[in-house]
Amino acid sequence: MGVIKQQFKDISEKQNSAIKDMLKEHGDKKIGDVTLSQVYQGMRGITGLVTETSLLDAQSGIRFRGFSIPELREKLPKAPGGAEPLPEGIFYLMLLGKLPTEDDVHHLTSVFQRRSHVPSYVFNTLESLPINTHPMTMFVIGVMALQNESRFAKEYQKGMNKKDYWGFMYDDVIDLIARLPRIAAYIYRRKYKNNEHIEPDGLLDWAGNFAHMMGYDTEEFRELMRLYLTIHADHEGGNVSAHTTHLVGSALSDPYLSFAAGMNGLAGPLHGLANQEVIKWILDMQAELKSDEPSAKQIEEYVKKTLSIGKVVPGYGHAVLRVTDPRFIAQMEFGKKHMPHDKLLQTVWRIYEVVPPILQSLGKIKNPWPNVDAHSGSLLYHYGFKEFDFYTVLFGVSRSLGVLSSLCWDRALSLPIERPKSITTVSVNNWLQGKEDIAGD
Ligand code: HAX
Repeated sequence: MGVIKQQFKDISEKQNSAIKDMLKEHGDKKIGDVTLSQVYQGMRGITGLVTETSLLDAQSGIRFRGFSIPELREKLPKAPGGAEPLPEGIFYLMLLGKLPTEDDVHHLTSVFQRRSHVPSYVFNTLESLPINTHPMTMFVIGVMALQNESRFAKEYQKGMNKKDYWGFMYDDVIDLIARLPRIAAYIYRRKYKNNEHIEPDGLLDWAGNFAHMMGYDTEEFRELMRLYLTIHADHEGGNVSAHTTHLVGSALSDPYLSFAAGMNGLAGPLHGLANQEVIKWILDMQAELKSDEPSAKQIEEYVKKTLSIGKVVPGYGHAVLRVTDPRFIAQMEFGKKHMPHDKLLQTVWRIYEVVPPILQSLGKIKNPWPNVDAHSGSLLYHYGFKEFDFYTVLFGVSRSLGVLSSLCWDRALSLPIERPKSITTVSVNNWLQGKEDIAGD
């Protein structure tokens, strides 16, 4: 057994027995009440899931195993001469619950390198799709084609002991993460770069190699990829992509099936597609105003126009956060360091001054502040990465680190199939008239 797999086994076994003891003593304790409004409004605020990898605080933002984004940018190992964390490090942290050393991260880089081979039938599948297929659709189809490789599915078919589930899940998870950059880069080069592909560089880290295979080979862009793939990795368990991956995995669907399902959710405009929407919205604004340096007043009018036609301002608002997303701030810092005079970034920063008070004045929006998607596209755009319908694929490659390390935990903790209770409005009305008991009272 590999070093990291052995450590995961030991750590998760300990956690498993600690949880059993905890539930024996405290399993009947209540952790909240559920209101009728919450049931009708996207289950907002209902605590109903365990996700070990990260925890979102409405006021301070995301913490990965207790560490904030600024802390991780400081503490996680970097590439030689680099300043941004290597995403291998955040995967290690989420999986094992402790900070990696440089050696741990190098080890993981070489494991991902070793297991990154993508069979040619996956590329052939992608080749058969119309070129105008959305890259997220291609990405999901690429992952689904790869499902043929699932060790978990094969072993399950043969009939395996429940105790072995986690181990085969783990192996699939490592294989899948290792292969995703190759699939994503293949889609990018096929769709936008005349199908001219770039072979992997066996000496580069996971993010650096991804940048290389897409055709962006400067050290500065690799640094952006390392930051990007680190900060998008996880956002606790209730968001659509994480929850979907977990839910589908709870049916013992293998990591390929579960991750592909999660990616279908990430492809929605209220979730991961928002990064594409943001840049499109800004470019439309520039085109309409015939200016690449719109003033605060012009932005204000454009925002009001967007709202007046019943659209959301993309990149603003959040279901849980109530402050500026620390992932927005991390990207703003990267921009101020590497490209402070870029006009598109300056527009993003001006929008940040203008939008929150307008959204606040509407009185109904719970969080008027920018989320991660308000910034990411402009950084990519700066480097000539202008195919913004691909941006969500980058998000998806990153998100694999969080949702798939969680899937390892789901199986290691033997979490059961998920099955919340649903109700009908007829039953609610009956309950309100005292004719039916849906609340267990
Ligand atoms: N612009 C205009 N109106 C907005 C808004 C925005 N950016 N954000 C919320 N609202 C509106 C909602 O549409 C809702 O209006 P109605 O009552 O008329 O339906 C009202 O304000 C209350 O919404 P909320 O409770 O504050 O927000 P939700 O938890 O329902 O939704 C969303 C959270 C992120 C989906 C929402 O803020 C939104 O649509 N934002 C724009 C899209 C976006 O940036 N999505 C990316 C989110 C981050 C992410 O998941 N990335 O992957």
